[in-house]
Amino acid sequence: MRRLLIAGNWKMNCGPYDAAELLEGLKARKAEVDEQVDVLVCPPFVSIGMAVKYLYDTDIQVGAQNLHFEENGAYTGEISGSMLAESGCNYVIIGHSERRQYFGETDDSVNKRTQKALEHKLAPIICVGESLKQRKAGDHYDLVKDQVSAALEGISEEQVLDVVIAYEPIWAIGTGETASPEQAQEMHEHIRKILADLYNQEAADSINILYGGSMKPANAQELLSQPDVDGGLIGGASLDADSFSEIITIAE
Ligand code: 3PY
Repeated sequence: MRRLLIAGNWKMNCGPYDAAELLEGLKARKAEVDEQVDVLVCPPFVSIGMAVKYLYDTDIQVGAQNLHFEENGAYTGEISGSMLAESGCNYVIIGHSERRQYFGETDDSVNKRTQKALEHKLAPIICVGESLKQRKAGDHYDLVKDQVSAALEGISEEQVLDVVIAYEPIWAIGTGETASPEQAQEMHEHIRKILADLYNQEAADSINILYGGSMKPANAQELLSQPDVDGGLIGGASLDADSFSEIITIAE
């Protein structure tokens, strides 16, 4: 039985002071809701310490938005998996379309980061999804299949149980557009089938597949009620304690 995961991707928002304010609000509201759902926040690197400190007495977990695939060394500006684990992270987002688009992330680097995350007991949230052009061309199913397969290359049957996949159609990121519940369900079902083919049905049934791409209180209910949608990776709405809490309440 999969537990829903509601994860906030803060992107490049909220330094430590703003993070403290947001977390304060989130903590207050979170205390009022019953615990049926896993909740995660992924602040920028500099606010991870603040989040861990603020949330130590809650069951809200903390994750990062990226990691480097090397252990340490001369990689100016990069952060390793061991540093994230040491800082109190349990999850890390990998291969978000913004990283693929602006920072040259490829299926190969996504795979390397996934391996490194698992090595450090960080659950990787692997982002996949097509552009509008690819959808219009009818290539979206094949593209997502290629992305999932490449990301999981070399990942064992045991390791894959800690993986989370986030389907984030690029055309629904930062555009206000959202996939319809039917479009989301179709793709999530497709991803589960890919996982079953790569591993086995039992593994596929236990892996969380999140929907990401403008999930907000107004559309969360419809999306989360789809059988293969196991939670959300939430951008803008995770920056507002009320909206994020509302999504958590909807998920419960
Ligand atoms: C969005 O909702 O815009 C996201 O990109 C979540 O990761």
